[in-house]
Amino acid sequence: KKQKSCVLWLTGLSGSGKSTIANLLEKKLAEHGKHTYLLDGDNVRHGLCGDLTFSDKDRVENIRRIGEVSKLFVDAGIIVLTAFISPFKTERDFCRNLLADGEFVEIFVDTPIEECEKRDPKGLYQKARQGDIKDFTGIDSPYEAPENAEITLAFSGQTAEQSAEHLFDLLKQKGIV
Ligand code: GGZ
Repeated sequence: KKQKSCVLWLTGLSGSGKSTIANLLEKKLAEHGKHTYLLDGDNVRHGLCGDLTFSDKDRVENIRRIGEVSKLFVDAGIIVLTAFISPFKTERDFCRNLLADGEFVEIFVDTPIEECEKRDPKGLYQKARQGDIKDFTGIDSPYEAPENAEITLAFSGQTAEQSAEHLFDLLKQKGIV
């Protein structure tokens, strides 16, 4: 049976765990025979979007391109996972509207900024606090939390592995994968 293709769109702050969870989820999907592709900063911000900064205008363009590329992958029958902050509601809805009903699954990785800042794996929050990085999401650039995400992963101390497992179960329950 042909697999249902869709976009699993993870949104959340820097350090919220989006990429880690998406990578773990992708492994589980592969184990279940699903054909997937993961888009994240590592393969997009250096190439397709290598000309873009973190200004509001460039973030809008970043998300627009990722939405359009995701649509192409969905046309090719693939389950796309995306892991970008995608801070603006308007652009997330733009991406949703590129796709058919049910094909865009918004997943809010709802890790509070205090936890993200505590993790600070790349030291970016510290730099942002010191003013060495400008327009940092959650510090001096906005994050508009989703109001109607299909799935919200509330943080209460879980490991990324536990979150990915939970997410996989929810996606199965809802008949999305
Ligand atoms: C937010 C920034 C910034 C600024 C560099 N603001 O934790 P990371 O490092 O690995 O993930 C963040 C990533 C965000 O890129 P996105 O393409 O996801 O952003 S958006 O959807 O808003 O276009 C962070 C790093 O890039 N980074 N500068 N100023 N994150």
